[in-house]
Amino acid sequence: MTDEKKKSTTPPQAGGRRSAFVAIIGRPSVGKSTLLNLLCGEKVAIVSPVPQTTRNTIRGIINRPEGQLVFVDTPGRHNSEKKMNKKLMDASDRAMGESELILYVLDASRSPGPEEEAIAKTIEPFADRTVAAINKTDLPGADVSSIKSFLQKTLPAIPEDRYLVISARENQGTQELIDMLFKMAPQGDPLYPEDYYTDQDVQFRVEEIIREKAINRLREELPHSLYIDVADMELKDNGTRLWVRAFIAVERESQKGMVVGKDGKMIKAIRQAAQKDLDAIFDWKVELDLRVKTVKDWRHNDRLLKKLIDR
Ligand SMILES: Nc1nc2c(ncn2[C@@H]2O[C@H](COP(=O)(O)OP(=O)(O)OP(=O)(O)O)[C@@H](O)[C@H]2O)c(=O)[nH]1
Ligand SMILES: [Mg+2]
Repeated sequence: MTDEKKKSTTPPQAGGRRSAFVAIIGRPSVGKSTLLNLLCGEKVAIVSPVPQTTRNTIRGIINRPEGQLVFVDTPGRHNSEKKMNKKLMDASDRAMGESELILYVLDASRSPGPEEEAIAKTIEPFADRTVAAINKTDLPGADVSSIKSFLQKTLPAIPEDRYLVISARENQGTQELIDMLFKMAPQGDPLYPEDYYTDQDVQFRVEEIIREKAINRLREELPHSLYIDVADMELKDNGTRLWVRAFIAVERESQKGMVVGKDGKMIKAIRQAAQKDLDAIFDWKVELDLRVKTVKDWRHNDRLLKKLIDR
């Protein structure tokens, strides 16, 4: 792109450019990661129907003539005293405390109960810099007005023009959402180089894509019982091929069989689906050597949880 063209498409903004960290907060499965990917125009975060798919704060960056927004996806907020859930909530709390703006995502197809009320309480101190996105409005059971009433009652400090009715699945309402966030963002220089759309390293992205393929194929409890460990990575053939050895770690020996599947069919399907996505993300051709291992009761291991969640 020539400088001339750039100038004509990115006029200087009155009052200068804006930038902000925007924490995406909400219950599990409301569509936070789907929305992040849609806003960034890239697959930044993994998505699945399993609650608490996201286990880390994941940054996705958008650059516009108005400036830069750095979205911080977070684990879904859920009330449970389990060790891992507490670590996930800590990560969500930190993201909220460190961000200039909050994007509070609610699911219009589910009625807000005690879990939603607890989230609203957490958001209350930040209400003056919160936007509420009412998602999943494409679903037949969506009830936008009951979500609006809930917001009016529990978070009256959020003005109603900051309620945005959206569908992350159908790409509805996202432009208005971006416009609103830029309007609220403070003036400032970009926080990341302007050609970045995420700051995740290669190893983390590989692990997340494998985890997505695994949890979307393994039902019920198993998705929560696994994590991915990249043990080795090597660029081969003059940097054209990325070879990766990774393990799907499960909590108990008895879970290994489900991951491997009959005649190894399950792990093969996970490997092939992951390779396909990774090939699309990276310039290299990715070759996965995928195996299963048991890391007994890893969800009770403080050091491992710290390594996996606070990375
Ligand atoms: N119908 C519909 N489904 C959606 C929409 N947004 C997300 N979903 C689906 O909801 C499920 C959960 O989506 P995620 O983006 O993983 O939700 P999340 O809030 O990141 O969930 P956690 O990471 O577990 O907290 C997936 O099956 C998505 O395809 C939407 O606008 N409409
Ligand atoms: Mg998520």
